[in-house]
Amino acid sequence: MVHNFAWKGIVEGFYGKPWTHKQRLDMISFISEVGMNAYMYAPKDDPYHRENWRNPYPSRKLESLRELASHAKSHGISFVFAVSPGMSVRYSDKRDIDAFMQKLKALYGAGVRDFAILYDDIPNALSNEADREKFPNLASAQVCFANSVWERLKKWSGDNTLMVCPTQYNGDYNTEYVLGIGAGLHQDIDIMWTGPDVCSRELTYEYTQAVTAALMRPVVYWDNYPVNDAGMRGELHIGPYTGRDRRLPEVCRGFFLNPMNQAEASKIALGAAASYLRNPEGYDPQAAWEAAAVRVLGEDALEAITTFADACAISPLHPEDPPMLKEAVDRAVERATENFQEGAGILSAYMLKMKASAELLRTNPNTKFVEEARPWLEEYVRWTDIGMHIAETVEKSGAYLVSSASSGRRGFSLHALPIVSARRKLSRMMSDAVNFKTRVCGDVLLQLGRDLLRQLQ
Ligand code: 14T
Repeated sequence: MVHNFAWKGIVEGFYGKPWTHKQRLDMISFISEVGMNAYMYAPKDDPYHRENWRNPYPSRKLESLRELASHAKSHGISFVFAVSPGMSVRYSDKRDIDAFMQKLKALYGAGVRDFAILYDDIPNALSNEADREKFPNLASAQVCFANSVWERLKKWSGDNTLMVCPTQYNGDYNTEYVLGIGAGLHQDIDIMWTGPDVCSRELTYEYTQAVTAALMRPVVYWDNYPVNDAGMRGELHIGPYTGRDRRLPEVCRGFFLNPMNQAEASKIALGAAASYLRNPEGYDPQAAWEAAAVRVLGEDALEAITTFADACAISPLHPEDPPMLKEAVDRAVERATENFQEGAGILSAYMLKMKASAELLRTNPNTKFVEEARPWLEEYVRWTDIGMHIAETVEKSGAYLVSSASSGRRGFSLHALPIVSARRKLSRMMSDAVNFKTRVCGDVLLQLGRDLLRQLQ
């Protein structure tokens, strides 16, 4: 039996500066090109979405949403309109359901048929007095609210769909809350979930099957990749899309990937993910990543973006240090134990490769990408300067060690003037690097520099 994902989309659901209208139009075109079928509107920092959810959109903003919805429609993309009422809603208050429906109605009038209620990132207990009287717990209040929204949506049109993101949306699914949501929500309402963690490295078949059982319907993943908000702002998530089981269509209704504020740079991960969503069985993470990188930056940039993306490797999908960079540094250190010059040569060769990749990317015709990646590219280049200086210092101190060993004055040579000044310079560069705003290069060059400083004591 052939299984397909029903939802193959993205959710603009991050904290921080929402995308601009232009970025949204462009992104909808992009996801349509790569075969996705949905865009969920849920920017946390649109005040009308969350903080002041009761307020109707002013006509100018509504006009933009209308344009997005029709742009989506003409590109085969479902525009899912989400509202996050949880910070202030009174679940028991009919006026709040009315206000909520009012909010949806404006979008319904613009042709939108897909809607979502997001209950994420709010306190996990009822705070309102009347709510506490009427409902035994949070789950039953949210179920009641969502089910009445659903009843009303169905009256507007049989085409309408509704999705809910629960307050507990990751981790353990065998909780009273999650089971209450699963058992209570009307069978036609989709439920979102982010996996074992907020940002999940892996979504396995077994785990997904169990979540689906607990929710009593196939789960829809809100996949927090490549999002880089909150504590991840120093990371640029442009690496491959990995860790999603090939058989998930059997036990899951689809995906909404949460991208980065950097819309253009998100297209690398999103393009790769689109390939998974189109054909999970035949998915090849590396090939899909390369195709997506070429789509965004062109064939000529493939080697450069491979080197740069490696340095940007740290993400929830790949929490380890950049593998290519680490391999080169390990090889250099290993070689240096036998031959200082050759070790230094391996290091400086890789630093030059990195620097060349930065130069090439900086002149890439995709100026939006270049602009978004600029802070990372800048510090990436500064790391190459540090790496080059490390290589030079190793070479110098190696030469002194060798000459002093042969003349029998061991140790003394490290106090030779050129080494003392090389060490000072390295020490300065390293303390500057501690203040870098990005996590490019992981800890690889930081560790190497520290090790060398220690050895030159
Ligand atoms: F709705 C959810 F499924 C969800 O993921 N909510 C937020 C989301 O808007 C945000 O972009 C994402 C990544 O940071 O994680 C959720 O927000 C959190 C959750 C945390 F546990 C932000 C910080 C946290 F510590």
